[in-house]
Amino acid sequence: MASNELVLLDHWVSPFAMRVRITLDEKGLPDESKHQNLQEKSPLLLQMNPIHKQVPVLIHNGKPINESLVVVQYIDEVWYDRSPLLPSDPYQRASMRFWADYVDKKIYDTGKKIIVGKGEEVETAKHELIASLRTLELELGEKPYFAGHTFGYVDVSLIPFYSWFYLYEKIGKFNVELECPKLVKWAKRCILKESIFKNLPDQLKVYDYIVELKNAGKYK
Ligand SMILES: N[C@@H](CCC(=O)N[C@@H](CS)C(=O)NCC(=O)O)C(=O)O
Repeated sequence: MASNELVLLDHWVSPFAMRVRITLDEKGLPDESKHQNLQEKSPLLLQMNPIHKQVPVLIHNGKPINESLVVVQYIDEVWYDRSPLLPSDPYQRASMRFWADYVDKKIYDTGKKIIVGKGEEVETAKHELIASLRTLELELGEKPYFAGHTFGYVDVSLIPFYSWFYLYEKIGKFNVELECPKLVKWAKRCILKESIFKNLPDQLKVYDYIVELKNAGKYK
């Protein structure tokens, strides 16, 4: 490929943007990260993601790709020769996509209910989140990573939420490590990778930032 200009419309606290940053680093691809103000969206963000108006957006040679899991798959397809994230076998690929989709459906929105919910709603969301994390822990089993011995697509989809665990725990009054020790062990294994520790913010920083947004009525 002659030219590869990669621009990422980014936000440091977004677990979805983290997925893309991790993938770019796994592939050794340099990009220009443009931090977005999500309270006051830039004309560029509105132009590049007119449907959802959300980060992340990867702009590859001027063309936008939206939705984090779509972006991760796109990068993996274009640069498949560099540490592939998805296996080549169609059945295994389908299985990895199923679990990444499970992460998408079960973690962020339930976590949000813990953060902004009231009373019983928080309790219900907390139990739902723990149940989903246990399901993921069961799928991981004794493997080092979800696909086996190598870090892959499901790992990329889930690991950013590790930086949000403290926020969920503090507000929901529970401890993920006590509920899902093997999953936390997996997260601690992932964080040893440069592409992960470089791109995951400190859990306390995430807590402070989201609580401040919530108190200002800006996290809804
Ligand atoms: N399904 C989307 C979710 C992206 C998303 O929720 N982004 C948030 C930041 S974490 C955002 O841009 N929020 C601004 C808004 O929705 O107005 C993806 O996977 O990319």
